[in-house]
Amino acid sequence: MKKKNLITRTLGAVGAAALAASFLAGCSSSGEAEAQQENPYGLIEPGTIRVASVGDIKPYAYTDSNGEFTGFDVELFTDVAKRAGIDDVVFTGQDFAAVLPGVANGQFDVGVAAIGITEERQQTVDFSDGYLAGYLTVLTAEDSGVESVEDLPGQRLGVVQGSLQEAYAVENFTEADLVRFPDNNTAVSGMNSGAIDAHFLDYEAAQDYMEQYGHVSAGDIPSFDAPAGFAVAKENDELREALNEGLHAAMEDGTWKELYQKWFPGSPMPEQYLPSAEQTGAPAEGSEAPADESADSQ
Ligand code: SNW
Repeated sequence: MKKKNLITRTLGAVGAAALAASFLAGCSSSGEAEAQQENPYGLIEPGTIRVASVGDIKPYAYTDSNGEFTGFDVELFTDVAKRAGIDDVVFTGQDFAAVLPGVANGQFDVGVAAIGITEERQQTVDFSDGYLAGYLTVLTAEDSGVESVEDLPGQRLGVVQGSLQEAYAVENFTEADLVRFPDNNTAVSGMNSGAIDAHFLDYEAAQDYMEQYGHVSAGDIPSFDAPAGFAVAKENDELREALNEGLHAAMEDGTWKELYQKWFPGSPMPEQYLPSAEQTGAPAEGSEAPADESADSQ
């Protein structure tokens, strides 16, 4: 009753009647409340979520032989979006360096590409909670002579532009000659043709090239302080919170674990993303280096 009185006072009887009518007509009039209801996450196109991704970071995100996006990040995000009530998920491949700008300037609703959450990146976008924490790997040909990161001085080291690997190398591999590439495939082709001596990329993507070309790791560097998250435009709290809710549900019911085992077979299972019943509180397996621990120094 109180509410009705207030509305009547504010709008007058005619206005209140019009308001009531518009509700009865299924909210056909425009207004913020309605926009909120029909497009709660402020999507570019209501009902569809437009995702900036990268087509060659297998097994995180890549296009298969039919040109369809797939991979761990892609399947996880699609599952999470569904839980948030969004069934139409459209992935578009970008150079990695274009992903976050595309999200920040509203060309895309979200960025999904094994994007490590860092303070620097948080100046331009917001992130969901983390969903993957692993290593950065120096990939090289078996006979390259680069056996550890100690051998990098004077060598040509590939990095993808805008990646954490680039930032890490600038800071820590100061005597390597950095060669910047738009994507991993171009860099690895460069390595195969001898244009560069090694390429610095994400651990799981490196495993894939090792399998494909017989390359080896010259060092795995922990990147647990920058777990991957879904990037959303700053202040799109509704979307970020809905993704977080879906993400935690996917972790709690074992979906995350299933996808991890599917896409990263043989990799140590990190505990922090497993259903709470499966967490023992023991140090996460994933916090031990799988191979070379001499990574930090050069
Ligand atoms: O920081 C890691 C995280 O711990 C996990 O291993 C997944 O990859 C990372 O997020 C790092 N990924 C790179 C980055 O964020 C490269 C991403 C890419 O190549 N698309 O810059």
